[in-house]
Amino acid sequence: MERSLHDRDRVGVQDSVLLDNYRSDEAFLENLRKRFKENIIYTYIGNVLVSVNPYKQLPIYGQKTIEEYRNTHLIENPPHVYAITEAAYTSLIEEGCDQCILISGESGSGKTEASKKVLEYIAAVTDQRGQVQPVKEKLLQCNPVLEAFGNAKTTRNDNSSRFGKYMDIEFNNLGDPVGGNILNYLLEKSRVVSQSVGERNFHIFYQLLEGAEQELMDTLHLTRNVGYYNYISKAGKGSGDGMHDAQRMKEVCNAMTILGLTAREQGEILAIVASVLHLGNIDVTEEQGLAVLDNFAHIFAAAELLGCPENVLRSSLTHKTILARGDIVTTPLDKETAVYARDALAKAVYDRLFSWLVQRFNKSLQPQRKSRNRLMGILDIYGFEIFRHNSFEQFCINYCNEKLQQVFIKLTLQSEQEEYLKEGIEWEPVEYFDNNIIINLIEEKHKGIIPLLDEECLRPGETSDLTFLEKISEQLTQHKHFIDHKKADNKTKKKMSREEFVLVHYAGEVTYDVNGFLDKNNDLLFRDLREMMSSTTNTIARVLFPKSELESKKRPETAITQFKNSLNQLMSILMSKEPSYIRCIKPNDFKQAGVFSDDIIDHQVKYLGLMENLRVRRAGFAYRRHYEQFLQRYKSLCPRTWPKYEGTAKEGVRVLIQHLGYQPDEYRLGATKIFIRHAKTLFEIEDAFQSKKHELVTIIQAKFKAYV
Ligand code: AD9
Ligand code: MG
Repeated sequence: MERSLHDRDRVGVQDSVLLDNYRSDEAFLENLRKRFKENIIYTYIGNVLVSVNPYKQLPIYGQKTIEEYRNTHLIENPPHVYAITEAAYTSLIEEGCDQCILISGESGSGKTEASKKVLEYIAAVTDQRGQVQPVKEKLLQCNPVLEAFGNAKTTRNDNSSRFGKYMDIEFNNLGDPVGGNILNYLLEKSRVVSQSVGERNFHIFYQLLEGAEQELMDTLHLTRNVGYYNYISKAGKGSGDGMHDAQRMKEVCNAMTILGLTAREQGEILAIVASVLHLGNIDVTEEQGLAVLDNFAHIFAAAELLGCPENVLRSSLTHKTILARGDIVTTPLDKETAVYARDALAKAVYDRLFSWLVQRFNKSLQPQRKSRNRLMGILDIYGFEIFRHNSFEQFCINYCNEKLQQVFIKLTLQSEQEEYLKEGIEWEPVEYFDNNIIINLIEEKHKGIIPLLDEECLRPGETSDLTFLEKISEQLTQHKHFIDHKKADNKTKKKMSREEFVLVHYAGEVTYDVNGFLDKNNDLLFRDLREMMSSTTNTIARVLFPKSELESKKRPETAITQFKNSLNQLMSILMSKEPSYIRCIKPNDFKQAGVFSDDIIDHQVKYLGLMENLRVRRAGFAYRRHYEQFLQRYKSLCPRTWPKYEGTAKEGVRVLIQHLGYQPDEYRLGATKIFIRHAKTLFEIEDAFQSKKHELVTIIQAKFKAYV
């Protein structure tokens, strides 16, 4: 516990609201620094948890710590992800409010680790017996599989989430988990066929090669040599150090079994993964301008594993069939287009397999009885990314982070201030940067980057990434947050090419290379390949490519529009729940323990809006309740309000708190609610209420006994 003054010098304050100089960035940073040096990685801003990644295992988790946090209030213990989870869980149980825990921060800041701790805590504090146990087991086992298929080593993070995940846990009336549901967002599928230097493909490829039994390797026609497979050999030797691939493979298979996947399903899943490796090794050469496939062994292996005739795979990879006004026209492909078709097939198969896995888990996590259960959602989505080279994927990821920042602004900064205004509470407004302007730049109808990109994808005629760039330059050149080559100052100009544009995101400037934007957004898979896949004998592969898709006359939505729609749905889900926040911070760029890089942390503190958050919190009131509710609960604590107060609820509350001796600065009386500044004041009254309740129950019991 960090209570004495001496402690305060050494380990700072556990809630930054208590900082004397709370307006100063430096004081805030200094507090985080002091704590970090003492291996204290958690700090509050009111009820928002700030977490600084320690990059080392600390003895602050596990059963013993969980017990310390169980059934406690936020302020009773030092800040912890367990405390935030306990508070959300209590609110879910006692007030019946659906919850969501929003975890944000840039790549490598510790979001995924935090999300696992939330789940671990819930699993530990709920019923350990009966039917609940298998549900919890399943909830916990989704992570290793999803990480194997959806995470990869990047330059920022050895276990970087390359997809977004929102997981709802369903609780019954007793507060025990009875099921769950996962929503997945945009997997970075370009990684399936190529990776930047020093990065890896998705973990599962290496895990399979390192950890599969020999018999399975033979069935999948694989060798253990990572360097042999084109799609995964880029990372270079030694890049898998410390990844424990073989061990993880065993865990993944075990998890799939616990999740109820049959041996046949598991076999088919791994066959699809292996088929991707074989596809990558199919060479494409050219004869008289036409594509010719080479490397028979891999064509055979891929065809066998996907469950399609080898000659069909071969011809589908080298031909393109178009239905034009009822006529079927087949044309042979040139080399470049055949390579494109092969890679598109590999990406589509893998991407759809990933979504299938999520759906399969959801089936397994469905509660046995469908009733109106309460929900706790956990959001762990890819963090803001600025790489040396940023493409369509980073554009999507950073757009998503803008949307999440908007939720944070709306729910913590904006709504808080609006409520004071509405309730007529005197308030000095806190200025903050509203990133809505950047969201508009990206998604505004007809004018934003997304509609312009879609327009360029759908427009007939000669379009290219460069015509797209021209178009956005023309439309957006006046916008403060958009910079193209023409508009850039000399310093920026030197760093960017004519095929790039810069967005000034809330978290910083990012330079995007437009090459590939149209292609990735169109996300085209030739009809021949889709047709082939819809009749394979690998039952999972067949489900991934339904025949209905071929028959549909409608043009499928572009990748970015699908993403935008799914994000907007996510926003509505989040806004309908009571949020808790975990704001993760990365302490340095070297994935190193003990290094607290001031600049890097200061930058994150700024763009996450933590200082504004602190100011709003400091000036505000932590707790509020409608007069009727407040009076009803605590009226027994004052003889003038017990058993009933005859006047209005507001007057009753005034009488009650005067009786309790509240100091003027501790509370405000609004139009419909009482506002209390510190949680401590509230806990005192709650404790008094609990003992009064106990006293009253004892009196009633005594009377009842006497009566009997
Ligand atoms: V990304 O946006 O998915 O690229 P995350 O999810 O924010 O990113 P992650 O949770 O994967 O980051 O953390 C990165 C690494 O930091 C982990 O693999 C751990 O090695 C390390 N880490 C993070 N949090 C903790 C922690 N609480 N204790 C110890 C941690 N190590
Ligand atoms: Mg992650």
